[in-house]
Amino acid sequence: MDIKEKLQQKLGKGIVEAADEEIYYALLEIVKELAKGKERGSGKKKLYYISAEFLIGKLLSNNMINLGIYDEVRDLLAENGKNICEIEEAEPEPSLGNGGLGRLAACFLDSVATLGLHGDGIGLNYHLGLFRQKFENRCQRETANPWIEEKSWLTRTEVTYPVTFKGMTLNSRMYDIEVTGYNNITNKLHLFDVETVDEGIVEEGITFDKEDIARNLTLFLYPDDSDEDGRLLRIYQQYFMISNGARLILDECMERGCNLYDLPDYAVIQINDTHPTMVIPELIRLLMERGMDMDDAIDVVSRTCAYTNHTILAEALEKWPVEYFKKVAPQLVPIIEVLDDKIRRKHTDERVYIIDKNDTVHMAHIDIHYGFSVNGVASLHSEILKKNELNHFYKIYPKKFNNKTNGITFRRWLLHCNPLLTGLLDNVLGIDYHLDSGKLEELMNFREDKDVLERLLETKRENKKALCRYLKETQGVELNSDSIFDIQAKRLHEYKRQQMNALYVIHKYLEIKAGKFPAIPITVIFGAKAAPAYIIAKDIIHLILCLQEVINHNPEVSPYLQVVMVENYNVTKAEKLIPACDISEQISLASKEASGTGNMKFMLNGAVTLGTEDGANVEIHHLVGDDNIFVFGASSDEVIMHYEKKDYVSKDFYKRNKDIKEAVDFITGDEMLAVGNKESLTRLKQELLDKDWFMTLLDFKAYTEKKEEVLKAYENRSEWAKKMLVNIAKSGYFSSDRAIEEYNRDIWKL
Ligand code: KOT
Repeated sequence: MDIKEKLQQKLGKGIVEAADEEIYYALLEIVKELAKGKERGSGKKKLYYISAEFLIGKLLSNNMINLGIYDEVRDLLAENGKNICEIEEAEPEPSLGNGGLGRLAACFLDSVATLGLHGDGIGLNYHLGLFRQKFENRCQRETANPWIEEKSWLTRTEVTYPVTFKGMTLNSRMYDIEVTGYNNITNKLHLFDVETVDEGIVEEGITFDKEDIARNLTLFLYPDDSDEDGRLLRIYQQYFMISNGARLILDECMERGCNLYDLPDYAVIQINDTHPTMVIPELIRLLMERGMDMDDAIDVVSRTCAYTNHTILAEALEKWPVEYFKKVAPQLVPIIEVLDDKIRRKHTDERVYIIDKNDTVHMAHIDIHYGFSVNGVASLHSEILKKNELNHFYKIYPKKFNNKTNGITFRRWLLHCNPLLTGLLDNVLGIDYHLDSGKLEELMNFREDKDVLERLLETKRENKKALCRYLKETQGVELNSDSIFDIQAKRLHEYKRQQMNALYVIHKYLEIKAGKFPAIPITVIFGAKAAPAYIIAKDIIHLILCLQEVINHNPEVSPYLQVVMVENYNVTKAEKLIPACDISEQISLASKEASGTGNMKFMLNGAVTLGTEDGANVEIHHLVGDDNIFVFGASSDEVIMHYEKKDYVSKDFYKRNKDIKEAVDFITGDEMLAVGNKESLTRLKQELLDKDWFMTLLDFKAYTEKKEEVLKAYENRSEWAKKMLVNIAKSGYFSSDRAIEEYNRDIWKL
């Protein structure tokens, strides 16, 4: 039966008569059936990618692209007066991740299936996921974001396990989401849930009873860990995830003929940062329960598990008091103690112990000692791990350390989100680059081709107009599509330095008021959620929203400068912002952003990076060369030195530089206080003057100077088009297909 017949049959009426929602649900069923009918991953050894986050985004269009039916469905709908983009609106976005780490996991699942590799994801089925962000009185407010509907991408399975916590046993159930590769096999994302979860316990906003574990366990993604109940709940979640995962892995491997002693021939477990680390002691425990002696169990598990580190931020390195384990999963405590004891017998350096002198368990240390691979996510990051953060481990296990620079799936981040650019590239290059991203480099042959360059500019113009229409409809803001779109979209964190960009906006505003007008109007666009308990991050959002108000309502300035913060930044919004971007802001303090993946998405879509030498920006710089990126700021070595010497004093920069002083003072000036909250703005200003832990003022001058250079460069349209072209041509390296091939070659060996 062809798709048209199937669709009409599901709808029980003509396509013309059906509502967008009805069409969405009908297509969902058709796509699920098609995916189920695809060939499965096979082979003796299988990858299990365990992650607390899988930020998968909406699935309909991507699945249709990967199944090869997207164009047919789009055209069929169009013939019947329907627009596929409007059908997409009916799909709720599953918000099962915070940002980079979760989105990376989703890109990786796409590439594993696209490369025909046998590998599934294992995670949790959060009912409300990450919060939905609302702006009220120019502040972030969090509300629940339910995404699971009667009909959804989830398939309920018959797999259930009793998971024992101290004083209670909860029964799990596994739900599956099909992950279809591009023209290739279908793997699965297994999401475990607890049958007793109850969305009814959520009160005002996102508050709920943190102690009612049976009813809250899979409600929210990583709840707030600013209090002890929140931290304990995280351990409940983590143990629930990995205990289910471990049992699934053992059951599946035994079904494939594994005798448990040969587990490393049947399974490789990639531990996505430390949230799934408890899988190591849990697997050891389960193997012992099945009759293996402890040393053998440790050996088997150590040859099965590999660990990826995604951050060196001290506050993100998980460490939990032994007490917490005793309260949640006491069965792990004797195992963790033995694991620690073995290390103490071998090493005198206390920094490599698993349990420190305060009786705190360092999760990453378990992974490094009892896993066979440790990787960072960009070349600079992996070097910093070896040289600084994990140097004492590197000395013990030099061979375990390796780098796997992150990647993104081009199916979602080009084919799906940017059909205009895809059409142009298909037309100029053919379609081989869809599966062989290195072929994008052939675009370099068209560097002097006026027609191609003009068409590139034209796609960008159209994408900017589309974004303007979208923001008008969804947020009521009107933007000038002929202005320069300068975009910073990512989680809000001081190290990412949205505050530095905001200070630039203030600086520009003051310049324009003083009569110095930019040659081309500038639109600065932000998208960011702040963790609910992260006060300063919320202050920065407040600052930006106040600036938006002040600037957009100043008739002398707004023709030249606009600011907008996009509400509820998520994967869907990213798909609209990225194709429309001219300048990609990647301005983290050098050494702090492990990799970044937004930087890759913007580059692939023809934006030019304004960034520090941090994370994967370093590799972007290397690939595109000095002429096609704008780099500024202190180097990671300098920054690390400042931290070591503790010699950075932000106030010195404030006192010495007139522009800095004016911009910082503006935060609590009359114009801002007329629209903003005095307490919040004052706190932020004081933070910049007294702490500025991420050295905003250190780099501010270099940043403003470099930004002027970028803006100037934009004026030369044909030269700018060349920069766009080089960025697209060189982005092939950042395909997650390349990253996954490297993981498989060096670590998984499937
Ligand atoms: C969060 C909590 C604990 C440990 C790590 C994280 C984390 C790191 N969450 N997201 N990241 C980001 O991961 C991305 C994918 O590797 C990187 O590109 C990015 O730089 C990290 O910040």
